[in-house]
Amino acid sequence: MYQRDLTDQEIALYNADGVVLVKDAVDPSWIERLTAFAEAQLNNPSQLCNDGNPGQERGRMFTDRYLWRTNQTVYDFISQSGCARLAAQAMGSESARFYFDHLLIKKRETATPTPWHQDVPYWPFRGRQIASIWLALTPVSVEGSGMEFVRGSHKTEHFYLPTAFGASGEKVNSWTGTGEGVPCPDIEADRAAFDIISFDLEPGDALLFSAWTLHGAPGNRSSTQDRFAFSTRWLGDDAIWDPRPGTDPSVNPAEVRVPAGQAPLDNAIFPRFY
Ligand SMILES: O=C(O)CCC(=O)C(=O)O
Repeated sequence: MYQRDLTDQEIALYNADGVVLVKDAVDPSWIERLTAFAEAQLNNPSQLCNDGNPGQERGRMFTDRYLWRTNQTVYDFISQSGCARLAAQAMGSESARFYFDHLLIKKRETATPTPWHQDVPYWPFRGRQIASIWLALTPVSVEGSGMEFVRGSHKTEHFYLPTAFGASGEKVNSWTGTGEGVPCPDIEADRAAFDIISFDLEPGDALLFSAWTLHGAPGNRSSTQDRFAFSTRWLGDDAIWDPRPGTDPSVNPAEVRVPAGQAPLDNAIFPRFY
């Protein structure tokens, strides 16, 4: 099965911009398998889902996560697709440990934006080598809720205070309890003041970005194209366990079994795939 490496130029872009477009990131067969999984999940979500408009074909933002422990397709993908190696290469890390999977769907005509944010304040880890691979399962453009990034924003030392995600004021399963950080700049109020970049993706293309990079996405304005993406989250060599109050409630600290400040153990909670 096809797997690829990052080129030196892609690694340089990741380091400079905090995000890089990886064309044909995985074997095309994954797109078919993950799309079937995503459709099934829409009809039978897990307890960790956020669903803005259940059952609707339009105006529905849907997210679900942590499916790798129960879903064979997701497990096969994270262990066999080569994403672990891509993440390690971008992060400049000897290893890539898996954190969690995240299905992110905005059906056509979904007004709900993804607010501008940085990922690391939501997560019970700290370190510079933490990254996501956001894989497009459908064609994606900014008009169809493609992601936008503030170029170079990963170089900050700031934590930006988390804001709640979700449709129509729905705050179920949001992770906003941490008090650490400074307010996120109001990027929408003055977009010209920020170096905002975005990308068009075909199914199988991915955005590989640092957990420190400011990013968001507008609603899906397309009347014909749903937006399906599947994101996997990766921890590199310097990532340490840092369970701050209010971060990811789906991790059970008792299961992690290391003191704060240490790297996770090599066990089935956050397994190494590279
Ligand atoms: O898909 C989206 O709209 C947002 C995704 C995101 O913020 C992420 O993967 O960190």
